[in-house]
Amino acid sequence: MKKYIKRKNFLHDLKKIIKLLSFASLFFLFVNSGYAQESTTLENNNEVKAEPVKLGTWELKRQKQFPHYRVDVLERWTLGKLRRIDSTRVRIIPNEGGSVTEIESTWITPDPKEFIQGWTGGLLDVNGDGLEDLILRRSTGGTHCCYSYTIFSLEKPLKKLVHLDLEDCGESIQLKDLNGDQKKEVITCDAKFKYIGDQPYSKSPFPPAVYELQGNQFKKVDKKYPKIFQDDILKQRTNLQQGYDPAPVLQLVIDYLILGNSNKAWQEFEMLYQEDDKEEVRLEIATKMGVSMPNISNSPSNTNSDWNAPTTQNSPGTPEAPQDSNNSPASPDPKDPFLE
Ligand SMILES: [Ca+2]
Ligand SMILES: [Ca+2]
Repeated sequence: MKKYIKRKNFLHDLKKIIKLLSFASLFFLFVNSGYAQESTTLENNNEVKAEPVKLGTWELKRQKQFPHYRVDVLERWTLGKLRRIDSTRVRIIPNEGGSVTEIESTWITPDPKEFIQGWTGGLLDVNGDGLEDLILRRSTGGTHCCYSYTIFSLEKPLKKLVHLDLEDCGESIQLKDLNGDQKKEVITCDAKFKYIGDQPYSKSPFPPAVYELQGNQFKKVDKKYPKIFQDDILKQRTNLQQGYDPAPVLQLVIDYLILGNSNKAWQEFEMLYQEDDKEEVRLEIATKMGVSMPNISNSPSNTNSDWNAPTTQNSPGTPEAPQDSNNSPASPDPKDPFLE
């Protein structure tokens, strides 16, 4: 009897093991078939399937035919933490043969729609000679920095017209003939005040900047176009009506300095700027703009002259230090159109 029971238990256990094995094999088949299916899906997806062959090799991405040249844009991809563009190469190839001009950078964009604000097409002619030009916007990548522009005249032979570094301000530009000489001016912003004082990027001023084509250089000519800065002051005042923010305050201060109205600039700074880094920012603006620091009338160091007020002796007969006329509070400029 004992033997019979033992045998029955053994059979029962065996059945259990077989059942478990069947489940395990079914599960294995299910997982395996899922994996196979996923592999098929991945292989059918062009983007993923192409990845192993794309990495590290140049691939033609864009092409445009001009009267004398064909312009090819090639990209090379790499795989770091993420799959990304490693480098872009532009090739300017003469239609009738001859030397090919190559430009390489992390990112290069030749399409004016992507970087000229309001571009609606037509002949792209920066230097106003009636011949088509090619503008390449180059970018090093990164969160904010750095953009530059290289411009070629697509004449025969190919001529490099100009290169302009715009740092953070080059993501897009305006291209307008502001003075009617047929040459286009570049209107963008000035990135030299970013992170001013203790301010983060988002609270930094980016005042306008105007560049004029002079020979083979773009020269910064802000003072020649005051209207741009007057308009920007109005814009910053409108921004301030929405609430206080250091960026519009600093930007209108810088605009006034560019317009040559330093009294008004520093007056606005004293009145509007509310941050703890006031002294530091004042000095930094003055240094970067190449202008003199404002005279603060309440500052004790400015009210007495070393010559007339010796610190060792304050006899009643010592004449009082004359007030430096430059130390008086900034007086409003009657010519300023923005005085209220
Ligand atoms: Ca041209
Ligand atoms: Ca012009």
